[in-house]
This record gives sequence, C-alpha cells and structure tokens, in this order.
Amino acid sequence: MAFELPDLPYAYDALQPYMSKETLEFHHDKHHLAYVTNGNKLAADAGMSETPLEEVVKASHGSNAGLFNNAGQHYNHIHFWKWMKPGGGGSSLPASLESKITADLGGFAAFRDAFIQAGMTQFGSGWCWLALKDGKLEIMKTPNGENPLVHGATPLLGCDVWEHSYYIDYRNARPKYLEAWIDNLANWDYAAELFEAAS
Ligand code: MN3
Repeated sequence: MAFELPDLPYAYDALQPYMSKETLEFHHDKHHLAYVTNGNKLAADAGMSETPLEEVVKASHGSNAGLFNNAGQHYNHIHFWKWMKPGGGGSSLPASLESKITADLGGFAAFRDAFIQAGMTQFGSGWCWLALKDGKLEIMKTPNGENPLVHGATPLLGCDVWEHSYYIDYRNARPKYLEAWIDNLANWDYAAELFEAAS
C-alpha cells in the first residue's frame, strides 16, 4: 500500500504553547512528507509497494537501511500526531492502563521519570517509548527511525526526540521538551486504545 501523509488530527496552532505552529508545519509538512516520498520510492524498488506498512518496517529491518529508516519514520509519525492532543498530558489515565502502569512500572511518577530519562539519554536522534512486550509494559528508547515493533513489542506511546521536534521551541533543552510533552500533550486516550487492542 502506498504511503500517504495523513492530515494532522488538530490545527497547526492547537498544541501551543507547548509545540508551535512553526514546528508542526516543518515537522509534518516537510519531515514527515519526505519520509513518505522517499519511502514510496524505496518500497517500489524493493517490490513492496503493496505490502502493509508494519510488514515493510519489519521486513526491511537489518536488510534495507534506506527503506527501513523511511518506513519506520512514517509509521512512527502516523502515531506521533495521534500521541498528542490539545489539553493532553497529566496523570489522569484511563483506568486499565493506569493499573497496568502501577503493576509493571511502579506507578505514574516512576513511569514519568523513566520515560523522560529514556528520552534524555537517547544519544542523538531517536525516540522514547512506552511499549507492551510479552504482556508487560516496558520503557524503551531507539535510535533514528527504529521502533519497538522490531524488538517484538507494541508501541503504546512514543515521543520524537529528533531535534526537528523541539529545536524551534526549546532550542537544545530536550529535558524541558520531554517534561512539557508528557505533562501537557500526551494523548492517553490513544495510548489506552492501543493497549486494549494489544492486550
Ligand atoms: Mn520527527
């Protein structure tokens, strides 16, 4: 299936002041579009134009770096736009996911610390994640376009720590971006939806 750039599920200025209109214009209209355009070319070259996206990500991992990087980033960004919402964040989570976080990660505060720490310590470009693996929640971090799918896990919530996601609004202050993201933008309803689907 050809990759297509999805519309943002909110207005470009809807996440202000935590993520600016300018950041979303560049991030969605330029960066994500480039992954779609390049991914389509490379998928066609690999004979995978009709292959579902998750299969392309898994099949190209370790064997076709160009395709993997673009398909992985396309997958990650499709979800990233939905992993944020105006008025998001905070510690009030859907009950099923909240009790799972308490059981597996020691509670919301411990989760928040570990998630931010993973994002801060991802050296260079990449992502930090809340993922479900073998029925248990885990905090993960991955470089570049990699994601939990290629580690046998299901991503439930992911934050983009490439500089293009925060440099306009936070300059080099990645920790400030991560705190603002988890406290004010994270869409727990979407994370809970993915958790229910994976459980
Ligand atoms: Mn990005």
